[in-house]
Amino acid sequence: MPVKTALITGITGQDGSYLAELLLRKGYRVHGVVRRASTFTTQRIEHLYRDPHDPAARLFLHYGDLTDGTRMAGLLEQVRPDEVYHLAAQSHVRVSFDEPEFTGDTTGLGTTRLLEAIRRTGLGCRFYQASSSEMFGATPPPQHEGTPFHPRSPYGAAKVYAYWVTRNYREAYGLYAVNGILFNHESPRRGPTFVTRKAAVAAARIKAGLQDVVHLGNLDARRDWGYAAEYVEAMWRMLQQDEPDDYVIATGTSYSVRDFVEQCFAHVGLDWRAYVRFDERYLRPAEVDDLVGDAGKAERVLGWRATVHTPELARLMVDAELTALGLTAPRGDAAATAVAAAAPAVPTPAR
Ligand code: NDP
Ligand code: GDR
Repeated sequence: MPVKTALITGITGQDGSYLAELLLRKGYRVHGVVRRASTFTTQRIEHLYRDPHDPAARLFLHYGDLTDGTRMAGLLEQVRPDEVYHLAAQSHVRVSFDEPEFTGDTTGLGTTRLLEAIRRTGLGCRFYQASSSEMFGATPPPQHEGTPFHPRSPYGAAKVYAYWVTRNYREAYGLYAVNGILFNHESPRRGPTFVTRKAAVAAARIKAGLQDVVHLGNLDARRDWGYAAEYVEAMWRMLQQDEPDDYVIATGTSYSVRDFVEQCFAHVGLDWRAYVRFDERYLRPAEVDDLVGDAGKAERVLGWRATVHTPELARLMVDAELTALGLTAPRGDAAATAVAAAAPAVPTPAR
């Protein structure tokens, strides 16, 4: 089998790091797009990186930004990938209300820039678009591939645009372009301002006596939370089919934010009610109340099914935080421990 080459945008993010691991395990050469920052942003993939002078190196990083279409086209020509996994985005829903124009530019138009670069370079590579359950927004559950979209945020609206432009390039130009409509998926590598990671960090730090309380917003929202490490396998499978198509990826169960918080605190023997404070800064101008995915099509066609459900996910996330604090023995996810160790101890802006 010839060695395949993949290009991952968003390789420094939660999903990018798990996907890079998966593709390297499968023997791919992996190229990742990293945006320039004044500090290093590669903690999640540090353990995968080898000096590019090493003949055995198979992971290569390139500077690039979704707002720069010329750079995207140049990178595609240079790397000539077989598969493009487009994961990069301004991915925070609450932040998208503060930065709606930027979110539209990166999360929405960024997809068009990449698709147009693929079309113009005529590479014939396969394309994965990181679509989201946020596109369903206010449409009641269960949500599947045929459920109408009703986004509730600039982020959700940008993802709907990106979803349709991906389908349009498939229909108009015959590109192998797919939408993975993924419901929430979490891990110890989740960004610290998303609610699951925030709850897991707080439970561990409060248990360790390092923090007194945690401030949260809406506890009533319900989500279908799965484990990111197994969701990236579904992304890969979507690009290995004979025909391109769109798939929902989810666990099929839902829990409230309150449930998740309770599970994290119970895992360290604490009653969450003593430590959680309400802060309206974490509310959104419009909320997504209830998401439950029906991933039946993915199971039938891709043979993919979630095995880690929300209660186990909460426990494994808290365990990773305890490990990072030196309170339990390491379990082997070095990247997660590095990310957890770098979790901010000071409050971040309202998110
Ligand atoms: P993260 O926020 O962890 O990662 C986002 C990635 O995008 C980071 O690597 C980030 O770089 C990069 N990025 C952001 N803006 C730009 C830009 N302008 N140019 C280049 N790169 C940029 O997200 P996740 O890993 O959780 O999610 C991956 C994708 O899947 C996203 O598109 C997200 O919207 C989507 N999604 C996520 C779900 C989830 O539950 N996790 C569910 C459904 C969809 P940097 O490290 O420099 O910030
Ligand atoms: P979400 O994830 O908006 O579903 O988007 P997030 O963890 O941010 O919010 C989930 C729910 O928790 C409520 N909430 C809080 N949220 C945050 N971030 N911080 C808080 O303090 C807090 N308190 C309560 C929120 O109101 C919301 O109802 C994630 C992202 O990964 C998207 O990129 C992705 O597309 C969707 O999941 C599927």
